[in-house]
Amino acid sequence: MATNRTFTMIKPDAVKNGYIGAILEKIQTAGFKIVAMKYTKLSKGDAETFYAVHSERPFFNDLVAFMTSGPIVSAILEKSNAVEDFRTLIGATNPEEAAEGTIRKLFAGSIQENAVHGSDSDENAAIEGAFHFSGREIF
Ligand code: YYY
Ligand code: MG
Repeated sequence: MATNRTFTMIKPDAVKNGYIGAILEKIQTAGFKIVAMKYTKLSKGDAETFYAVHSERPFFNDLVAFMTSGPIVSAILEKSNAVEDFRTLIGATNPEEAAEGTIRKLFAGSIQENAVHGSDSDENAAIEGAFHFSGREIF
């Protein structure tokens, strides 16, 4: 399997709850290499752009409000089969449906406040990574 990249955010709930270290440990133990990382906060416009695909969904405004409610950690991760393996590591969108041991099962409180983001395709991983990082922030 080719080495490739995915994009993640540790969301405001997990940052507030003090889970940055524990989540990064799970990510690194699972074999992902951090090639870019920052502690930052999304503006309303950033969150609306990032989640534009969901703009017609009933949860969109709440999602934007939540994602701008506090700081996040964003990162680009590298591993073989990165996108699919990271989606497996984080678990289902709704933590109640997430498998035992997954990041969302361990650290998320609800379908909205679900601790982490993971890209859903190689194409979106590239778009999302470029949205958050300039070329000289990626190693
Ligand atoms: O990719 P993933 O984050 O697992 O789920 P998406 O279906 O792409 O939804 C993005 C984001 O929207 C999700 O992480 C939480 C939020 N959301 C929600 O608040 N309520 C829903 N019913 C579905 C998604
Ligand atoms: Mg998604």
